[in-house]
This record gives sequence, structure tokens and C-alpha cells, in this order.
Amino acid sequence: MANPLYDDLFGIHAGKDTAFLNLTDGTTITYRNFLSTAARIAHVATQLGLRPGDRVAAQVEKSPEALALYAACAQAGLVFLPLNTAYTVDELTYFIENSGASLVVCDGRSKDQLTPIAERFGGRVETLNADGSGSLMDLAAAMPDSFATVDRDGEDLAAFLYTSGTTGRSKGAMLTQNNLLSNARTLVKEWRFTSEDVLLHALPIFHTHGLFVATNIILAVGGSMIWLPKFDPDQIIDRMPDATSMMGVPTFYTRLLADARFTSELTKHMRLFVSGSAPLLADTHAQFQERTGHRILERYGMTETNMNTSNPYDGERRAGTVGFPLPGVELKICDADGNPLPQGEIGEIEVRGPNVFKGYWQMPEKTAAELRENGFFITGDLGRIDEDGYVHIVGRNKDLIISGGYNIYPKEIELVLDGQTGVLESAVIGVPHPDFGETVLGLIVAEPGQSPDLDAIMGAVRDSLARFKHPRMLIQLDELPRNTMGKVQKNILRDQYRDMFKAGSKAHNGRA
Ligand code: MLC
Ligand code: AMP
Repeated sequence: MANPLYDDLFGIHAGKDTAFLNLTDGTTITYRNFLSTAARIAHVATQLGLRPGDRVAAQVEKSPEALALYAACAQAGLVFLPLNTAYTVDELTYFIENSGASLVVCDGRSKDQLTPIAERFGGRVETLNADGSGSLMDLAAAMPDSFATVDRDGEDLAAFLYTSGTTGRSKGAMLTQNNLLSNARTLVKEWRFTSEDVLLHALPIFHTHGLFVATNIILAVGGSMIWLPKFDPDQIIDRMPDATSMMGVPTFYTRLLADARFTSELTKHMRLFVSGSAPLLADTHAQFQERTGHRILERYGMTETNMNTSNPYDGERRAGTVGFPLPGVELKICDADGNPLPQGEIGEIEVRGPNVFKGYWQMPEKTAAELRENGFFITGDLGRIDEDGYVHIVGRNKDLIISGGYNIYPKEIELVLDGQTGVLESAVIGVPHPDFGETVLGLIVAEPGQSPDLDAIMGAVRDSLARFKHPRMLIQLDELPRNTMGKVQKNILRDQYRDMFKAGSKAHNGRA
């Protein structure tokens, strides 16, 4: 028996004294040290009574130990459930309850708030702080540094990643070992990664991009990473000379281009810049090439599918496109019933392949609505394929805002706004933003004769939703535009407010 995910990404590096993580303080963590930490954590989880298939929820800052927790889950056959550090207690309560996590790992500062919640749903809390301290690591220190890897099948679950939905309720996307491994192997080949690669890693590790794309690729080849806690232009510029490659969301690239220190000299040794998670403007692509001589390689993925398409490593990286379907991934442009449309037409993107998830945790209806019986996943993205086979994403068939690479489902915010005193109804839309690509605008209509307190409403939003979901501005309207069916016409609102956050413009809450 075996454990494909652990064996192929982690186990193959057992005993290696080569560098895995290069930290900001100048120290290096070798593969051997990293795997010892993971093994100790796997012992802790097992001794706490966790069994294969149990969920481990983690809301922790990015650290080597946080990554070792992922490895430990793989080794002990546990399902890893990373959570955005910005989530509020309200949001976390839902994830803990819905996943039935047996172990919740959080920063020491959240322990008192999360312990009763975890216990209410049959779990327990251990802490892991940004500096690697905390009760989890205290327990780990007393454990042996090797662990007998638990047998798993490639079709067993490896991770849950929660993705919000158009109904406002988040869904746990169930990813199998094979989903993760197949994608990592494909990307290694497509993007020519080798053990010589040093990846500049500044993405968060609670999403597909930073955890599965970036980290799994480096693990698969035995390369190393410059492990930055977050995106900080000073650190990126300082460490780039030691790197070969970088992955980021478009905001990384627009911010770097805004920095005069980011020059062709600084990047001339770099092998690859990858962008994804949100549309990269053709203009950013062109500016980047002009400044550095490098063409950013844009790819397209999702939480439910990992990576679906990529521009070519060799050959033309076409700006404004997400390239070709990856080997093994089938991609069609369809009508609403899943029938392929003629070449060149715009339709819904559907994908099938070993990368496509197993469904949403305990939500069979939602799974059936998005994952067809024939295995095609309905992405909710609208696209077309040009005459050379490049996929263009032209819009979304789902009500989704992507801000700085984070997904925000308007419904979730509308539910909070609608619940506030004096608010009759609301509409939340995404509007262009120079830094985040898109940002959140909240539009509310008052109940007759009422004048809602916009500051109090923002206070309520702050209490229940993560910061990145907060409307950057609230506007009170007399009514929302509706079509003859009574449906709010968000496209009209988006057109009306599209210049709201243009560079330099100042925005304030208020009445329209
Ligand atoms: C931070 N803030 C955001 C935000 N990130 N607000 C909206 N959108 C975001 N993405 C908040 C902060 O809390 C802060 O609030 C204020 O906005 C300004 O913060 P900042 O200092 O400018 O932000 P910063 O910390 O620098 O973060 C910006 C960022 C970060 C772009 C570097 O958001 C980031 O790393 N994004 C990557 C997301 C990602 O990995 N996505 C992959 C998803 S996987 P205040 O109140 O303090 O001012 C996926 C599949 C695929 O989509 O295809 O890959
Ligand atoms: P998530 O649910 O966070 O995984 O986000 C997935 C969504 O991000 C996709 O459905 C797309 O809408 C969007 N996305 C990812 N990569 C790209 C890209 N390169 N260009 C445009 N949109 C993208």
C-alpha cells in the first residue's frame, strides 16, 4: 500500500539535506528538517485521536510550520482545510460546523473565541502562531521525528477548500490526492520546473494558487522556495536576485510595475513569471514586457479544478488569453445544456479531467448542479476559443467579484446589508479598481420613510465579514434597476459606477 500524495511530494525527499525553504531571516529549512517537523505534527494529530479522513481546519499565518501541517495531514491521511486569515469568527463558525473539523489550528489570539465553537461541533483547538510557537508545536516537540505514513488511495480526499456561492453559503470543494498530484505533474512539465528552481513565494497558502500550484510544483521537483510571509515589494525586490521564478496574482505585477526599482536588470536572470487567479490586463502584460523583456505566462484555474489552461512555455504567450487546455484537461465552450457551440462563439466554459474535484462536501444538490454526470464541471466562466486554439475568458456567468485574487460572492454581503435597520434591499457589484482589479461597491435602498445609518451598517459588515469583502463604498439609491422579470440589472449598475475608483478618484459613502 501507499500514500501517493505524501510519497510523491514529500516522501521522495526523505533524508535530503538540500534547501527547501529560505526564510526572511536568512535561515534555511532543509527537506530533512521540514519532514521531521511534519512527522512530529502527524504524531500529535494521531495522539489527539484523529483518524484518516478526519478534517483539520487551519487559520494560521504563513510559516514553515503552517506548511508542515499540510504535509502532516497528507502523511496521516487527514483532510487539510486551510482558511483565509482574514475570516471573522462568524465565518469560521460556519466552516468548522460544516466541515466537522476534529482539530482546529489557529493563532493563539483566536484560541479563546474558537475553542467553544470547535468543542460545540466535537472538535478541539491547538495553536500555531506566525513565529512557529504555540500549543501544537509544544506538543510536537516531544514527538518522534519519523512517522509511519498512513496508507491512502489516490481517490481519497486530501483537502477541502471552501468557495463561496451565489446563494451566500460557502461550499467545501473536496479535492482528492489524484486531483492535486495530476495537476502538479502536468504543470512541472508544462512550465519546465526542475530541482534547480528557486520560487519566490509571496502568495498566501490558504488557496489553490499559493498552496497547490506553487508549493506542490516545487515539492514535486525537489526545488526550493524563498518563503515570504506576504507580498511586500521591498522583500520581492531584495530577494529576486536569488530566485528563478515567481507566481502571483495580477495585483503583484501592477504593484511591481509601479516601483522604479523593478527593472530589466533585476529580472534578467529570471526564468518564469506566472500570473493567474484573476484577469491580467493586456496592458499590464505589454508594460511588463517593455520593462523587463519577460512575457508573463498567464494560466486559468479554479478551486474546484486546480489549473485548466496555460499559455505555452515555448511559443507565443498571447496577452488577454489564458492559453490552451492543459494536457489531460478537456475544455468546451457550451450552451446552457452543455452542448458545444461552434468554434469562435462565446459560451460557458466546461472542463473535465483528473484535476476536477469530487464534489461539494455534503451538498449533493449543489454538486449535481455544477458537476455533470459525464464529468464536465460547469465553471461559471464565459469564454471563447480563437482560431489558434487560445482560450479567452470574456466574462462570468456567476455573480462573482475578484479583488486582488480573492473571490467575493455579492450574495454574502447583500444578506448582511439586507439585515440592517432601515434597509429595504441591496445590490453588491464589482467595479474596476486600479490596484485590486475589481473592488466591492454596495448599493442600498432604504425602507420607505427611513434613512439608514451608513456608518452603522459598515460596522455590522465589519463584525461579520472578512475585510477584503467589505464594500469600499456604500451608496443609497431610491431604487434598483430591474428587468421585466423583476431581476436586479447589475450590468446597468456596473456601467453606471464603472469609473468610481479610477486612479485618483475619491469615493465616499452617501446618497446618489
Ligand atoms: C487585502 N485587503 C484586500 C485584499 N487584500 N482588500 C480587497 N481585496 C484584497 N485582495 C485589505 C487589507 O485587509 C487592507 O485593509 C486593505 O485591503 C489594503 O491592504 P493592502 O496592504 O494593500 O493589501 P495587501 O496585504 O498588500 O494584500 C493585497 C494582495 C493580497 C493582493 C497582496 O490580497 C494577496 O496576496 N492576494 C492573493 C490572493 C490569492 O492568492 N488568490 C488565489 C486564489 S486561488 P485595511 O482595512 O487594513 O486598509 C484561485 C484559483 C486560481 O483563484 O486560478 O489561482
Ligand atoms: P476561485 O474560486 O478562487 O478558485 O477562483 C476561480 C475563478 O478565478 C475562475 O472561475 C475565474 O473566474 C477566475 N480566474 C482564475 N484565473 C483567471 C485568469 N487567468 N483570468 C481570468 N479569470 C481567472
